[in-house]
Amino acid sequence: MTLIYNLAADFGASSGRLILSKFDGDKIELEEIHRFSNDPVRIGSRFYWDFPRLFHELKNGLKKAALKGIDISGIGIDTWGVDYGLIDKNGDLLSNPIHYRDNRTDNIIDDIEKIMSFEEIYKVTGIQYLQLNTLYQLYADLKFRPDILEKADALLFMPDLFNFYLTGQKYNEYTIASTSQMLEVFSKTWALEMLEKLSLPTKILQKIIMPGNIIGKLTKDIQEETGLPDVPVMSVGSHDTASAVAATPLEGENCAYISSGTWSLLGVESKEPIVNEDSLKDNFTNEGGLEGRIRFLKNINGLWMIQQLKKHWQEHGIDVGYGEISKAAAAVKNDGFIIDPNDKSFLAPLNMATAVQQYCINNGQGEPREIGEIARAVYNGLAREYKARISNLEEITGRKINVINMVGGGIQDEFLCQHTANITGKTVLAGPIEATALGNILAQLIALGEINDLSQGREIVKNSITQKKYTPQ
Ligand code: LFR
Repeated sequence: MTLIYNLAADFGASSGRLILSKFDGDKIELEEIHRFSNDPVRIGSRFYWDFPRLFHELKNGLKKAALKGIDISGIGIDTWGVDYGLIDKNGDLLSNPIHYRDNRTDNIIDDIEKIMSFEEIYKVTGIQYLQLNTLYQLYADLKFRPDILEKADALLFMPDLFNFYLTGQKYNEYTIASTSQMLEVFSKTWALEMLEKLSLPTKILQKIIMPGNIIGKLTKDIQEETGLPDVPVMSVGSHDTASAVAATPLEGENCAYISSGTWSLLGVESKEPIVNEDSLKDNFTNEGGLEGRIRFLKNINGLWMIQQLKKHWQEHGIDVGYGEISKAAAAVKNDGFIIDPNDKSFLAPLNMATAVQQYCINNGQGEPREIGEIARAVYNGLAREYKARISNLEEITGRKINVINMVGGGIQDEFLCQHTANITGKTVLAGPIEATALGNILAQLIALGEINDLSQGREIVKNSITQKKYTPQ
């Protein structure tokens, strides 16, 4: 068979990459051709993504791809969820997109609840409460910068925004739109009635496009600037977690997944949305996946905490890498330090080390002082949270979970994988690391008719990687 080449641009909260894939009919090989850091910036009291820089890096990656001189069948873009840019009728970006960790959504739920209870919102959308959801961000825009909303002609989620400036086409891709808490979970269409009740503008919402379609071709300008021909930009699971789950080799109903990176996304795949009293009480979410599948999951604050600790120590002259932090945590004798990763104090602290220490002191655990102790408090908190949420999942779905498939960059942390197996008592199957890029590529290959469906796609993923097994000790 002829070789098929595709490009996946994957933007994470701390770094981005462009990956070139080669599909030979049986397996997919990945080559990272460009990597860059993602450095959000505080300006005044606001916290922004640096969109121009990210777009610049995207074009740099496309230039590198062009230099390879191969025939590229498609480009797919995925990013983190919930954030968006607003553009005016000329297609100009009205403001740099605001970071989901910005504090303008603090307490916005109280304003909204005066109009509609969370329970009502959950029944419509099936989405967990997180103050960072687009719904609350947009409501904060209405409250604090209504002039920008008035000028806005279109709301484009981060991947939609990149797609727009690459092709000139405006869509809201379904999986990313599902993170907004503005879609009706069953019909997969905009929850217009709810949005109108909340006085949110609906005319800025775009047509929803499902993964696996062509969005458009690279504009003439982008072709000229990057040296690529008129390659199609395709709709993929443009929410990174949707792509990651797509490429997770789940073996049936008894497998849960943890997509491990900045966040830990823990859940199962379901054919239908699960919206009931238990899912509401445990705050589980129903995000959209490929082939209309539902990602029934929960957000747990993840390795972002370790990233922030590393950054803090490095800024204070202690040059530790992830490997050393993880080893130090594994070696700790006093195992009594443990945080709740979802505590508000860990959403956006200015100093993560102090936040962890303060949490332990406030909860009568004493003060973790060494690097290993502080990190161990985080690892213990994560593993305990995984155990509790798996047990919620078992209750809500009636499934018995035997295996946890861990995927994403976080699985390079072997202590985290083993600790997860030990604390949850479940077998952990780790891999693929590059789940997001693989899922992005799978959606393109399905769209191109090179593979039939997601089940075949997952077989291809298994052919392409090695998984590591951790049994509880
Ligand atoms: C992971 C992720 C999560 C989403 C969070 C914020 O990268 O996309 O799925 O809840 O980032 O957008």
